Amino acid sequence: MTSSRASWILGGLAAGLTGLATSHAVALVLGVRQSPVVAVAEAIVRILPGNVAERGIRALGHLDKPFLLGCIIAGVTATFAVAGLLARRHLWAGQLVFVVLGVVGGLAVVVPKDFTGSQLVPVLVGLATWLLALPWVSAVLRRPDRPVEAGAEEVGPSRRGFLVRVGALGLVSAGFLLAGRWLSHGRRAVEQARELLHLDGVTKPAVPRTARIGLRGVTPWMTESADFYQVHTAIAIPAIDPADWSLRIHGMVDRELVLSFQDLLDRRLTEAWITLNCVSNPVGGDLIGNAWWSGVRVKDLLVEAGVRDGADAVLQTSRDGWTCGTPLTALLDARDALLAVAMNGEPLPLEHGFPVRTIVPGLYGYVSACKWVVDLEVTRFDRISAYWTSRGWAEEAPVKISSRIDVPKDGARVAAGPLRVGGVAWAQFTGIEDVEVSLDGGAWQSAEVGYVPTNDTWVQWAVLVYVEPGDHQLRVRAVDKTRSVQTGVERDVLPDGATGWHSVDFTAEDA
Ligand SMILES: Nc1nc2c(c(=O)[nH]1)N[C@H]1C(S)=C(S)[C@@H](COP(=O)(O)O)O[C@H]1N2
Ligand SMILES: [Mo]
Repeated sequence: MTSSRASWILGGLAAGLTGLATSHAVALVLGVRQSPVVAVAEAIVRILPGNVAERGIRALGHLDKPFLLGCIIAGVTATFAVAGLLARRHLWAGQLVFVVLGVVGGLAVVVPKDFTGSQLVPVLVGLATWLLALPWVSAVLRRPDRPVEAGAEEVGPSRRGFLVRVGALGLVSAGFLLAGRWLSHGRRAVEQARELLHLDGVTKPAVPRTARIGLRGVTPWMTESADFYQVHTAIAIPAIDPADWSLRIHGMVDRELVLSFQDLLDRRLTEAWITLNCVSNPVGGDLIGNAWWSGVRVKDLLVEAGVRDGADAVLQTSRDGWTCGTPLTALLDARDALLAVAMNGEPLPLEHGFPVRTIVPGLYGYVSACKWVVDLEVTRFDRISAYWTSRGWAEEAPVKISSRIDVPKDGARVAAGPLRVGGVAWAQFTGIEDVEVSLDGGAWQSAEVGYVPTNDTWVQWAVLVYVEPGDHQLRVRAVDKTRSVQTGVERDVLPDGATGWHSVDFTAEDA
């Protein structure tokens, strides 16, 4: 009926490897650290029970990751071969195998919390390549469907045609990989410049001892940069060499300023713990992180430029074209609104705005935390429209007082009796005064709150409750330093941030 099994296996491999190549090339160009194969490897580590992963790491030492990647590549290669064999009978069966691989890769990049839409692009490109390449090589392997008449010369599939197509796929792969390396060269150069950058006066973070509540499972008070959530609209993030960066401050000012990176570093540096969160964070969600930021106060620069009367906003523009409008008051009052150059004692990671981004305590990121910032225009809200406000989100967006339960997790089973529960709460710029929990709708009970020497960060909280055997619901609410109590009214994230109490359901069992 058709060519030998070996040819079909080779066809499957050729199509499969081409898809890996195009996918990897696109990941390089987009600067996606998580190319799909790496994402799958990390997903496996996450899914494996902790002790298995730990034992594997101990047994293999530094070879654990190459070993895991090797296993995945071997597994994936075997799957390509299977796809080729299945396509011998039915093309769709081979393609289905690729679709399944694509879904696995897609899930592996979508599930982690630092997911940004652009991480899905390499997976989609790889899948599209597979779905096109497989029929293309199959076409020359399959004999025409007409019956072979007696005496007629046997019409075999074209061996030469097949090899030509496999060779062409090899060329496509090599071409993509070379182009990918070439196009990502600029980004790698910037990554190197970042590695070599030494920022005078930037200190390492030292978590205040009193901030830790000491309950396992509560989110760490300081968020490591690698774990910090990411939100940006750019598909390929800007790669800016600090030597090519400048910031223009203009608009309703007396003196326009243009600052180079060095000009900025020559100003007085301020360092602060600041918690940043996204307006799209649902009640109980994790689009929030707390870091040690180092930078120059925006206020100092605005005073230097001389803000004119009548201005009430600063339109910030990123190198990637994204914009946000920030209330002038938040940039001029006593808070540490920073043009940050470092996060957790290191130059900003590229994904978090290298070389300079804005951070304003007490405002959601979409109206304040411009990454890769290059332009500040002092203006009026009635004259501007910014990226998200032109899409229905509110112009003014102060952070809403919020709290979250981290322990126990929703659906958890715990031992009946005394149970220590805990989580985090935040009301940046105002500060958290108190956190209260209610078990099964009972009276609100005050929790112990970690002490932090600032109002601009979240706090950890914990409290002992007593649980009888059976199903329970725990709710939490926070009280800020103006004595405002977090509202239980449930509102969606649009237009200016979610409200409502976070609750978890869990079951207590007799020990
Ligand atoms: N250039 C640029 N800056 C941006 C955004 C963006 O899409 N592009 N997103 C904003 C939003 S909505 C948030 S919540 C924060 C997230 O910052 P992070 O990715 O460092 O956590 O960045 C803000 N700054
Ligand atoms: Mo956001």
